[in-house]
Amino acid sequence: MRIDQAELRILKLPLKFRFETSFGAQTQRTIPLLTLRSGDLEGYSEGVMEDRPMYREETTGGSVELLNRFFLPDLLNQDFQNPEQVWQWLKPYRGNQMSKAMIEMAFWDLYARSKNVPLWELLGGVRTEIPVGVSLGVQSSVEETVRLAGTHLDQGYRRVKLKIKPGWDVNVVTGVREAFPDARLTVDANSAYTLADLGTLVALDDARLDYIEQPLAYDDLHDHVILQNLLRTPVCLDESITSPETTRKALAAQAGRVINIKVGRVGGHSEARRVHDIAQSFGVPVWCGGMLEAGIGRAHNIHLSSLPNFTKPGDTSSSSRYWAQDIINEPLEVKDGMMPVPTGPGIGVTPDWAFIDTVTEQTYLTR
Ligand code: OSB
Ligand code: MG
Repeated sequence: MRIDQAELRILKLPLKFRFETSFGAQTQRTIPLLTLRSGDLEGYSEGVMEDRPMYREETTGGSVELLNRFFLPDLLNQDFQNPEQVWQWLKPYRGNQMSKAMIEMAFWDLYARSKNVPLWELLGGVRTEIPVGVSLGVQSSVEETVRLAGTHLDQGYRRVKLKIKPGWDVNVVTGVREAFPDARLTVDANSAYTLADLGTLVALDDARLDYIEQPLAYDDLHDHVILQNLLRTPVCLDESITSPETTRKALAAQAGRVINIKVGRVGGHSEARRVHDIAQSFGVPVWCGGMLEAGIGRAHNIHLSSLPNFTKPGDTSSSSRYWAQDIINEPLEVKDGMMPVPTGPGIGVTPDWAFIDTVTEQTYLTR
């Protein structure tokens, strides 16, 4: 299968809420949207990189440069029989998983559409709907957080994840735990702590959290091993897991007992599936993280989440939580804490080009 044309658009989409994490606050997203064309077929993906390298190293600007200057022109000279060959072509390039994932994921969509089957089927999914929770940013007060957690639990969401940072941790966790003694609660520090903060992290061990997500450095495994040894609560790794190899090393060393898989962070679906399989072989559950995706990225996440070892609720909540208007024609909405897996060919959703035109800041065509 040859790619005739690649269209990269840069979209600006305002979030319905201010999303604050330990590394900063966001009120909008810059979303690179990639379309790959082959004959009269198209495949789509979204980039999950951010404008500034606060989560991991990749940035929107750096990714646009890399895609336009090297990856997309080179892609048009290739002929791939399947998505695995796309990954094998991208693999020798160091890092840049999020940029690679954009190409790999758009190809998966195109490939599944060419076979007229839903993506989940080709990936080996086993679920028609997936359990989901919500990720709540740092709020103005503990009371506000308790209120917001309550609203989402009332809506049926299967777990509430609280973003924490030094000074906003034990207080908010204790407040929410007291208000909801039986709720499935987790926290996500986005690397805001070090082993010097052991007092705080041990204090969180009493909150009956399902897991503590990425407490230590974004590229660390070693200190997470030490921490996991001192905690009863499972450590969940997010930022530190960038490949099947880091997954194997992390789990062999017992740096954590849960893995957050973000398909963009690990370079696409083929690698995400290998991370999933390795975790499964260690008896470690995984769940699908989010990066505030619009509909195309969200649909990709939902298909991946249908694999058997995605046993914990993911972050792929209703599109309408994030956006006044999404970039796709189909709704992606949660009912009773479950998100249906789209059934159409490929990712099973279609871009709303009329709306996308109104939020496109730039368009680059490679042909
Ligand atoms: O660490 O999971 C994270 C958003 C941006 C960057 C990092 C993270 C997140 C989220 C949001 O937690 C999850 C979502 O609702 O998409
Ligand atoms: Mg996280």
